[in-house]
Amino acid sequence: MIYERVTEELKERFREAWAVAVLTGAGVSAESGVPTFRGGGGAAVWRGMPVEKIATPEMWRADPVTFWQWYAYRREVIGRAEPNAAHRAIAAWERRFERLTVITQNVDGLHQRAGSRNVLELHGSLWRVRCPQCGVKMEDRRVPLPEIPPRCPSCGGILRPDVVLFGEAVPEAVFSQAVAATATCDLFLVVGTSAIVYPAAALPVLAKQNRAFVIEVNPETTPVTEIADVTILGRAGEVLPRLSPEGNGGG
Ligand code: BV8
Ligand code: ZN
Repeated sequence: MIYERVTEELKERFREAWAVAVLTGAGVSAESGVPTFRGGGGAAVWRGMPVEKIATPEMWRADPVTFWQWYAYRREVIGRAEPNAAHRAIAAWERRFERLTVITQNVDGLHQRAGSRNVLELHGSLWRVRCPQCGVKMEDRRVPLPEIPPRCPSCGGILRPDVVLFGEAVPEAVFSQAVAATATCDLFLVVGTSAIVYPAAALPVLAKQNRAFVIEVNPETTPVTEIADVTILGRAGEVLPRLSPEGNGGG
């Protein structure tokens, strides 16, 4: 069912839930000024290249400069961004439910900055790098980067962001935790994702199969709309605080 606003019935569902999982995508950070990949009818492109071409291990190997220019650009945008009312509402829910798991496809770290502690980063983090040559992995918050591509301080190899690129597997440990949280929750929220990138896109279906009540929050319909119990058409920063008026962000 498609709703234009948060109803009393939805607030009641929310009050009664005890184990909640929230799957988020780029749309949850849109109101922080972080551009989404897709949505608004647009394809995911940067400088005319599809994101599915840039964010690949093949691109990192063949053209590390272009590859890193895209990541340097995103580090600049995200480095300036602040968590918004949606991130804050989700962080406040951790105190409210027996169990709350944030499963995010985002690599921006904004959920954690808003105070969420139980966050599964399915696609890794923009703020970690690793060196495929010597295996070193480290936090790296430098903006701007001193050189493009950035090099490993230990061996001089070309670094890569510690994110899951297209064609790479989501780390088994993280994904199995996401599957467990999804299969055992009674309320599953899908917020700000076009729900087309796998394996994340399989989680709402799994939640439904395990009888969770599935609520989608997105200004547009997506493939999840077909299986969701309710889709609330709206922006995350406006809708999420209304589900729990006593949480941060007001009613
Ligand atoms: C794998 C990290 C196998 C790096 C990312 C054909 C069919 C099925 C699958 C495939 C296929 N062809 C290829 C595949 C596989 C591929 C895939 O799913 N492709 C899709 C495009 C079809 N998947 C993979 O490659 C995955 N790996 O399959 O491995 C394997 C197995 C074993 C061993 C080896 C290999 C890996 C996928 C991970 C890719 N990495 N990023 C980085 O970010 O730099 S994905 C990238 O897309 C981002 O991380 C992003 O989070 C993710 C998903 O996008 P969304 O978050 O949903 O964002 P999007 O822009 O699309 O949508 C925004 C939404 O927000 C819109 O709906 C919009 O309406 C809404 N919105 C806007 N404003 C608001 C809002 N909502 C609320 N409030 C607002 N204000
Ligand atoms: Zn190295």
